[in-house]
Amino acid sequence: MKEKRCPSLKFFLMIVLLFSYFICIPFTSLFAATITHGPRIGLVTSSEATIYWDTDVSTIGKIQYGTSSSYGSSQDETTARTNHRITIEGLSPETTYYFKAVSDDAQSESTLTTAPTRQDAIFKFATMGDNRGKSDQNDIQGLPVFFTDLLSDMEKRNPAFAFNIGDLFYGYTPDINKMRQLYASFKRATDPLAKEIPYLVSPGGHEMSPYNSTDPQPGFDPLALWNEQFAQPNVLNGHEGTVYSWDWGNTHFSSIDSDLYEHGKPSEGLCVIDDAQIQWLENDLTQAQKKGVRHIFVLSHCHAFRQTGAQLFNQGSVNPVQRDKFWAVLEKYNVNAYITGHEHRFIDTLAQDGGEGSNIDFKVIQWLNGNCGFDADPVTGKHEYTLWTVAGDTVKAELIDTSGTISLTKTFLSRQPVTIPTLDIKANGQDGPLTVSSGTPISITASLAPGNENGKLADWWIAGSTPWGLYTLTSSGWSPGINMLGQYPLISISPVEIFNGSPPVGDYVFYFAVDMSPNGVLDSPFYYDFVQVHVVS
Ligand SMILES: [Ca+2]
Ligand SMILES: [Ca+2]
Ligand SMILES: [Fe+2]
Repeated sequence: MKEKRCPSLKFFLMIVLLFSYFICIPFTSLFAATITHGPRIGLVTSSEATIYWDTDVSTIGKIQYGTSSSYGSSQDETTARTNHRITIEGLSPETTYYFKAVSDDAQSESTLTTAPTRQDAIFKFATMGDNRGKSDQNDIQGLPVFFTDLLSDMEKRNPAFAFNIGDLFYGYTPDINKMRQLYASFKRATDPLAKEIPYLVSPGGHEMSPYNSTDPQPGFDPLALWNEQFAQPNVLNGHEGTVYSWDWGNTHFSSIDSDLYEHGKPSEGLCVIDDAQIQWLENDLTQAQKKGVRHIFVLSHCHAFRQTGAQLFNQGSVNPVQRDKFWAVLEKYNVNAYITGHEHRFIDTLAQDGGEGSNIDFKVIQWLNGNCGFDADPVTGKHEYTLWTVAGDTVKAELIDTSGTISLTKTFLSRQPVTIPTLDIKANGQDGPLTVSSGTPISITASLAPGNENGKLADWWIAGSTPWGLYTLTSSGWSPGINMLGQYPLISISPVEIFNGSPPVGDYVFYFAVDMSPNGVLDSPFYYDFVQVHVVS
């Protein structure tokens, strides 16, 4: 009996081994992750970048990144999840980084370029909104072809980033699973562009209203779902992932949340900007102006001003009290434009015309461009998005239709006071070139107006180019070579004499410079002035 039992045990083990061999392979591949969306590029600044992607099963995600395709750096998530998000830090401005999103065996790579800090950086950005279709059923199958046409045009024109002001799909439903399908549909349409450039989004009522108009009922938390779907900054409680700001070159952008749903009072949550946001915006724009930005754009879904008696359909009501408080902040900080939508049309004159119920001609332009998907503009019959080009103190806005034709161009000029430091160096009270005969006394003076850089620590340099080489001024006087005068905060200085004498015949140039990186090395960003002096016999 014993001898008979041993083979049967071996046989049993063999069967188990064989069985596990056959089932283990499909079992493993069943649990290998697939990337379902992304990687998508979220907010990018001059030093940080957020990358996010979705997988079908829970994994610990990783981003490998670096300035070459061999990466060199990597960052891991701490817990396994299906909606991955990693912010990489310590990046250099205006630099292209290669990155690869990794979830188990699944990986996908792309590049991103960080924001410039230079005031003279020329760049483009794209804005769009109201790309949704006419029903859930349609939008789950695929978003309107007009929208995908606009996206492919955008991709060809190389904007640095893109911003969608919301109503991404029909939505408006208490069914969270249907909402997830709709977000998936939106991501399918925008994944290719979002893999190339930062693609930022702001919510409209269709994403934020988990009820239907005839039967309001409790739904899920739409803001929580928003933050499950997109990885955007959380800087204001109650407005996570919707209210934040960033800078690109000389321009400041603030994202505002006009469509926060509050269950029980849905009509008060749509097209309303609450006090907390207005307070945040005022503080944000104060900081932006202190940094000396040249342009400010504020973006959100719901228009502030609409055309009285010209409604396309029942819009619900803009809260005029909050609108006036909000608009007062935009006017106070000389915002270039409020980029918005909600109405399915293009119109940029409503605030200037006094808008709904207002007699004041405002200076801030309301750039309403909500004809990116379902509805064409009722006047032109076009679906359009906006491509913006920032170059110094000028911003060009181009409205572009589905055939790639530019249907309208408008130029915005900086409305910010000049706030950069102004340095002035003079020879005998003149900006030069100054020509004097040998033996004439020469007095060189320097002065400084710090602008918005007031109080900022800088390296100070005073130099003179002479027939015998370069001399610089230090606390112990003039000496050959490049030596720093010292490190001081920028303050207002009225003309101070830095040289007085009668130099020999020859050509001289005197320089006065401050560089804003206080490190003892002459580097950028710097501000300077010079004056030429020719001493002739
Ligand atoms: Ca001068
Ligand atoms: Ca320096
Ligand atoms: Fe809307």
